[in-house]
Amino acid sequence: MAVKILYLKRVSLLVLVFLICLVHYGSGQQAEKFYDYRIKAVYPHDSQAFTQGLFFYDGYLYEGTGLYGASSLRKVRLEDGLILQQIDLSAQYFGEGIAVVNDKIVQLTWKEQRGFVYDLDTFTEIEKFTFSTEGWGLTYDGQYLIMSDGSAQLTYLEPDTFEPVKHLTVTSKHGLVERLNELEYINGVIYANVWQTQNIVLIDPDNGRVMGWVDLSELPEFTAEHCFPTIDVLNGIAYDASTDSLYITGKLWPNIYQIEILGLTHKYH
Ligand SMILES: [Ca+2]
Repeated sequence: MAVKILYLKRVSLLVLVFLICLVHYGSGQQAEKFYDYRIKAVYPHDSQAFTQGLFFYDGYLYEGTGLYGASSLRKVRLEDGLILQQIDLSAQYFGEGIAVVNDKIVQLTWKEQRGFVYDLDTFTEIEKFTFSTEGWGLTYDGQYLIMSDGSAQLTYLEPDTFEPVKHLTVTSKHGLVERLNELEYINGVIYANVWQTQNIVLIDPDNGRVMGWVDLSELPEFTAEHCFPTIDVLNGIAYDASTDSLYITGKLWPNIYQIEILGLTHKYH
């Protein structure tokens, strides 16, 4: 009899554990992974560039820089960091995120609520547009521009009219992920710098949930004497789809790193 009761207790315990797991899984509390990475290559970066936007297109790196009086849009040769083309913003604008849409480059400004659209080849300004929040990071998912504003909320913009079409609130298991900064949409995942942290966060665009983190605190820029932790922060993510290459840098960093995130399975749509 005692054996039978013990058996029933064990079965009940197993059922209870199973139900707890079911509820836990069903509530969407998926584990957030911390991904390791390896450095595949190191390239020079203009250590005077206050990087606010970065993307890779058709063999070249494009960079938007910030600060009043030092904001610019640049086309850069990755291999040696040579600036092939540059326009400077007028001193009243603090340049922010950039993205390429149909042979046009879109650039945000920080507090000026103004965006610029340029011809990809000539950097000639085509038009301006306005928005109601601060402008931080920008990327393009093939349908919409995705913009960060320093909060935990991303805003999707219609790429022709720049009208907001929807918002995405980014949450981790610890709550809102505030201060989302430079962005890159890569194979169905939004990669984001988080201002003044050493992490890149991977976001599921379907629900805003954090899929994982990449801790880059071991990079030399975080340990070097020149590091001013609140200023020359990690910022800048670019992706070359033709070679499946991921590049990252930071504000005033002397290097651009090509990194491979280990064990990451792309979420294809
Ligand atoms: Ca980017």
